[in-house]
Amino acid sequence: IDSNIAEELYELPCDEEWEINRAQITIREQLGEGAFGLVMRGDAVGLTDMPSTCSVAVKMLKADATENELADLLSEMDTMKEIGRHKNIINLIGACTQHGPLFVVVEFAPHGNLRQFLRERRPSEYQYNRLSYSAASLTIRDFVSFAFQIARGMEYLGTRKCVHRDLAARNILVGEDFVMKIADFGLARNVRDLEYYRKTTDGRLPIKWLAIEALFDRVYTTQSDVWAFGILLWEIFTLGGSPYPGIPVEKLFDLLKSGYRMQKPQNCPSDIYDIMLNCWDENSTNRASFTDLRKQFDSMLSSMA
Ligand code: ACK
Repeated sequence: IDSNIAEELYELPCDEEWEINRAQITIREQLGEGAFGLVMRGDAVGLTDMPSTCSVAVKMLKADATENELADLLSEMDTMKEIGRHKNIINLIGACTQHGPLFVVVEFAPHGNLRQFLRERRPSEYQYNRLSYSAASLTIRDFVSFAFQIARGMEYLGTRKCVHRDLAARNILVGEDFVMKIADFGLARNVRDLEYYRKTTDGRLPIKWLAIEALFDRVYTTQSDVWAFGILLWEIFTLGGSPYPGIPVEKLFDLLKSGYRMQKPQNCPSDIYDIMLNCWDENSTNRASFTDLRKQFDSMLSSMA
């Protein structure tokens, strides 16, 4: 009995406003594995307010999912409904809750996560030596535009009383026309159980994004998201670098407490490094708000036009 949570043993409530007919979705390849289950690409036909056929991302449980994982996926869907739509977040499209496994259907981001996206655009050694940046490579203005869009998405989530708790380049997805979209903001995160020492699939430690008060006192607020945004800025300006390279977790506590912060990345303008340092202010009330950040990047963009 236990082994069938992903199937139809559970009768889920049907929300007419969001329900999608299963026949409209064809599941294609796997995009990845999340905390709770699987993310698949799907082809969708005849969705309202969408092109007649389009790609979607479908979140679903694994075959061996537990009741808790079902509850988490349902809670993520409910949070997405409450938060509402914004250009710079991954929006909910709808769900298939009836006559089969739960599908939570969200916007598909064709260019994948921002960390990978940036790494794939690192200049090749050839270009590097010749100092010739190809037309395809990214400029400082692109980086400022990415930062602006992410700050705008975070500003919106803040107005909806949403604290992300895991803001990082790996959780930004790159959409059509290179629109930055914040992902996984609806996850029910059990902060107490946060595994500080557990590495991500690419071997990095999520604790390296944590604000000093989140690290020491487990206090998570919009202002600790601002600290993480500073690390994300650093990731952008290092084209997907790994923060505090070579520094083990147990050293990080003392280093941060003593005031140590990461150096300015090469080719990073000093006004942007100043923003990073402000995001990493020990006193969370001294940090800029996402509204301040959005405005700063907006005026930088205007001056770079
Ligand atoms: O970082 P990734 O390559 O991009 O691996 C994760 C994985 O699924 C588990 O979350 C990818 N993914 C999640 N949501 C989407 C989406 N809406 N569009 C494209 N890829 C997605 C994500």
